[in-house]
This record gives sequence, C-alpha cells and structure tokens, in this order.
Amino acid sequence: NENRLQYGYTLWYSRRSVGKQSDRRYAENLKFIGRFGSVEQFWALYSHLARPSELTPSSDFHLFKNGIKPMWEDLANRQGGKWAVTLRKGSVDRCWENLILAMLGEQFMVGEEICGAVVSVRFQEDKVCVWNKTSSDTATTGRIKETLRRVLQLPSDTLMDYKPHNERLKHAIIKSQSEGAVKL
Ligand code: M7G
Repeated sequence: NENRLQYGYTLWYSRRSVGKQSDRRYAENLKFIGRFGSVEQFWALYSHLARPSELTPSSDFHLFKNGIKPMWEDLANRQGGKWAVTLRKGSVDRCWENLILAMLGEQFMVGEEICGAVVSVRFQEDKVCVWNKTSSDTATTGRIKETLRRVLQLPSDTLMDYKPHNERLKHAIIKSQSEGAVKL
C-alpha cells in the first residue's frame, strides 16, 4: 500500500567539466542516480542524497518524468522552455525541496505540461528551474510562474525569467553538425 505518484521520475546529477563546456559533452556529464514511482520511494532516495548546498559549484540535480531526458534535444522538450528562479545563497535547499514536492504533488495544475525541475549550484548564486513542454502556451507558463511564487515563497524582488529552449537548441544542432555528430 504505497502512495503512488501520478508520474514516475528519474533523478540525474551533472557537474560541468573543467574547461569549455561543449553542447555535445553535456549528455556525457549526466549521471543517473535513481528512479521512483511512489512517495515512499522518493523519500528513500532523497534522504540519502546530498543537499544542493553541499554540492560543489557547477553541479546540478535534474528531476524529470520517466522517459524525458533533462536535455533540450529530448522530444518532450524541443518545443518547450523553462522558468529560472535566481536564489540568494542560503535558500537553495528549502526552495529545491518545496519545488520538487510541489511537482510530485501535482501542484502546478497544467496537465501534462511539466517535464521536470533542475537545481543549479553556482559560485555567486543558485538557481531552480521548471521545464515545460510548450513554450508558446502562455496560460501554462503563467500558471507555472504563479505556482512557483506561491510554493517557494519568494521575496518580491526575486528574478524570474522564462526562456524557450529553441534558440539554444538550434545553436546546439548546428554546432554538433559542424562537429560531425548529427545524431542527438
Ligand atoms: P546551463 O546549465 O543551462 O546554464 O547550461 P548556466 O551554466 O548558465 O546555468 C550551460 C551549458 O551546458 C550550455 O551552454 C550548454 O553548453 C550545456 N547545456 C545545458 N543544457 C541544459 C543543455 C542541453 O539540454 N543540451 C545540450 N546539448 N547542452 C546543454
């Protein structure tokens, strides 16, 4: 009698390699951590995991629905985009936990639109992102923004920025073609 989640999720970790990060390298840096389909399985995994604030800068956790890779190139993300919330140092652990609990608990109320969430630990500040399927769907992106504001309890001066993936994706495809790798 486990509490099944509406969707199953996969957790990934990445750390940007030293030197210049190429788009092609990105996939190689993604490390599979685990998968879960119930609340109990989630806590079993999460409670053994480092908090984001304990990670070295340039590290990310990516929590995506099963079957969706945390990459622009994935079919589910190609037409999509992400909300990025910039966080002051010190609030990332609480924000990440609130964000993923909201996602697992279907708090966003945008049907199938949510693809996943990312937390990025950087030197100066941290960042959490929510990726959705359809960047042109302003009703959806608007609702995600409002939900983020509510569940993260952000100060009013918090920076929130929505970006479609397509510009960066086109760039990545052109670059990898010129590097001789057309397969994404
Ligand atoms: P980021 O982590 O989104 O930006 O991407 P940030 O460091 O400013 O927070 C950093 C770099 O990682 C990008 O410039 C790309 O080279 C690479 N990268 C990031 N993502 C999410 C992707 C992706 O989905 N696909 C590919 N090919 N490269 C990516």
